[in-house]
Amino acid sequence: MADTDLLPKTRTKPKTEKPKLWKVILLNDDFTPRDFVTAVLMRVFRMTESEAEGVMLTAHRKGACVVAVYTQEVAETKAQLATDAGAARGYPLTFTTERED
Ligand code: TYC
Repeated sequence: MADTDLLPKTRTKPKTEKPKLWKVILLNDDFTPRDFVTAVLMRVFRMTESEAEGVMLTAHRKGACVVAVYTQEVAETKAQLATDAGAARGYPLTFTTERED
């Protein structure tokens, strides 16, 4: 028997895993009115008007903007709700989700 067999086994796995987080990403398009995007951000993601305008303008200028980070189910639910709000008005407004590394 090797000497090391007598030593206590060391624990390498942490007892609690840290939850995986998902980003909600707003995509720019050429059709959805700016005010509508801002209103959806305020309602679904509980932003102030100035926060929502900042996110909307970043997506408008850069093509996309991270809106917020949540657990997977919350991220997917909010992205769907916000995308549906645009679709209900005939807009192509799109929110996607992406796993954070
Ligand atoms: N680009 C749109 C316009 O000029 C406004 C807009 C901004 C749409 C951000 C989507 O994620 C978006 N009316």
